[in-house]
Amino acid sequence: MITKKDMLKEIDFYLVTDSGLSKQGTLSDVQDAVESGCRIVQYREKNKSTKNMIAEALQIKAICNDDAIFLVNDRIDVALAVDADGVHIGQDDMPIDIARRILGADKIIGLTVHSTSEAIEAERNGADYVGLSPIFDTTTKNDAGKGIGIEKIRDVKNVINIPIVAIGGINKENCKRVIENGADGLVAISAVLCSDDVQHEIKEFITIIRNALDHIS
Ligand code: 3NM
Repeated sequence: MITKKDMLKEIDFYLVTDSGLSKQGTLSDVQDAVESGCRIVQYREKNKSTKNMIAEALQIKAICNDDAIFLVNDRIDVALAVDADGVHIGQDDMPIDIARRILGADKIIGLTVHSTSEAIEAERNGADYVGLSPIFDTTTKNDAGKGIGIEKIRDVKNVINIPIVAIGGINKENCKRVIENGADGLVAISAVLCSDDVQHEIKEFITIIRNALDHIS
C-alpha cells in the first residue's frame, strides 16, 4: 500500500490555500488542484474561527481523499480534529519535537526554513520535508522578507536528504529554474489563485515541473 508519506517523494506542484486571494473559493481551488493532478494540499487559513476551519478542513480532506496529501498549516489542533495527514509549521510555531510527540510518527510534518543551518536542524529534528522560503520577493505574505535567491536551493539540497519545497514569488516563468536548482517541488500561490482558470494554470505548472524533473533524473 502506498502511504501518504510515500507520496511525499513525488510532490511536484504543492497547493497552499489562501482565502484572501482566491477568486472562486478555497474548496473550488482544492477541487481544481486535485483534478489537475496536484498531490499535496496545505490548508492555510488565518482568518476563520476554529469551528469554521474544522468544517472546511473536513471538506478539503474529503476532496483530497487518497489522491492528495492533506496538511494543515500551523494549527496542530485542527489537524488532529480532522485527522489530517499532517501539518506544516514555521520556525515560530510549535517546536517540531513537541509537534511530533503530539501527532505521532505516522503524520507528516513540514517545516519552513530559510537557510542551510535551519534545514539541517529540521532534518535532525524529524521533519519529513522542508519548505524553503522565500525564494523570490513576494507580496502574498507580508512578513516573508527578502528573497533568498535561487542558488540557495542547491546549497540546501547539498546538506539534507528530505524533500525541498520551494516557496515565494514563484511563477510559470521562473519555476523551471527552481526545479533545475534542486527543488523537489514548489508552491505558487498568487500565480495560480489569482488566475481566471486555476485548473489550467496548475496543469501547466505540473507539466513544466515534471519535464524539468525528468531531465534531471
Ligand atoms: N510563506 P506566492 S512566502 C505562504 O516565506 C508563504 O515562508 C512564505 O506566495 C514564506 O506564491 C508565502 O504568491 C507566500 O509568492 C507565497
